[in-house]
Amino acid sequence: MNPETAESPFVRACRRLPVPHTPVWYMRQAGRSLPEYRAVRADVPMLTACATPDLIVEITMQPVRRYGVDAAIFFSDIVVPLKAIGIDLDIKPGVGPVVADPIRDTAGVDTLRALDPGDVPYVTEAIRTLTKELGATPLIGFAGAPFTLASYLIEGGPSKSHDHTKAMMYGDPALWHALMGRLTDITLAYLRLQADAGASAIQLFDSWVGAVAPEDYREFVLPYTSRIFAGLADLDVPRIHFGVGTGELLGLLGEAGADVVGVDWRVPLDEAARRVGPGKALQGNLDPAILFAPWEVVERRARDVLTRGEAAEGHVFNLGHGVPPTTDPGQLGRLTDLVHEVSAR
Ligand code: 1CP
Repeated sequence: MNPETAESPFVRACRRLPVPHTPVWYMRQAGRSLPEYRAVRADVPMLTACATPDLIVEITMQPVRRYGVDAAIFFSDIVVPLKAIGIDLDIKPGVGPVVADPIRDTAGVDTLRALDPGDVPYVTEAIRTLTKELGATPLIGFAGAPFTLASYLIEGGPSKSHDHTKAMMYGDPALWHALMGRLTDITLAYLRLQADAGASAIQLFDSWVGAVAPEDYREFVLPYTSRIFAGLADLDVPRIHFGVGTGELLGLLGEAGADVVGVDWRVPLDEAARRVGPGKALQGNLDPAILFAPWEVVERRARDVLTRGEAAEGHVFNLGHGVPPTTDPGQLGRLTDLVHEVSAR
């Protein structure tokens, strides 16, 4: 990591070091809420955009230019490495990832081969260009965590209840562990190649793992997320671990080995700090829906997040989940400025 990036407020906050102001970025900060994103994506399918370095670079830079956020997040999707190893899937507009042949048996698991950096040359190329363009601003690389990837692969698409996923987890633990093992290898390889290419932090998105009870997390998920964070420990990049609806799992998400635990909007940050325990920074956690309220409400709630965030050893301001597509970009611009002003030390 270049020395300026290592001294950036974002990287310092992840490392629980003093910062000149609380750093802020937003999950899904690039995307449909930005007119400049809709313009470049107009005739380009999502997965084509994710495999085109020029488009990845442009879309990743858009929110950095517009908002002056403290970090960029690589424009991609969690299913990109699965597509790259030959899984037949697409991202359908208005739906999300859809898998042609859901994985429900050993033959399906065997289709998940190892990921080689040569499978995703466009990722390496885009990261190299981005780290030059971004200068001191950190670039966050990311991957989907094994549970969340497994859910898409087993269900065949987005799911609210994850019934088939849990049926395999409880009903055929041997198959579950085989699937999770393969996904762990792929995810670890994918995160390492992003860090090797120049990403200055990585975030593991276990978006849907909040569906699992703590004891089941410990048995069916923790061995894999732990292996991923341990496998990145030799790299000099902060590691962030995030999921939605994970109030009961916050301690376990930290135990898996991340430096920073992402918190959704359901648990206030001071309480989250107690649940996560010492030695971790927190990221979050304004309810994304607050962005639809009048500015006065956004301001009051954002100040409250900053105050409660002082209970954590390090705080990266974010939303509790992704920016909703219909968000007014003006609200995010004002929010970014407010976070910087209010937290200036
Ligand atoms: O045509 C389009 O514009 C597709 C919409 C879209 C976009 C812009 C999808 C489909 N993915 C993305 C980009 C994306 N995906 C980013 C961009 C970087 C940024 O933050 O600026 C990131 C980080 C992701 C990661 C992702 N994809 C997650 C984890 C983050 C989260 O939101 O929890 C998940 C769960 C997905 C799956 C996915 N991809 C797309 C959709 C609509 C979904 C969710 C579907 C569902 O509800 O299950």
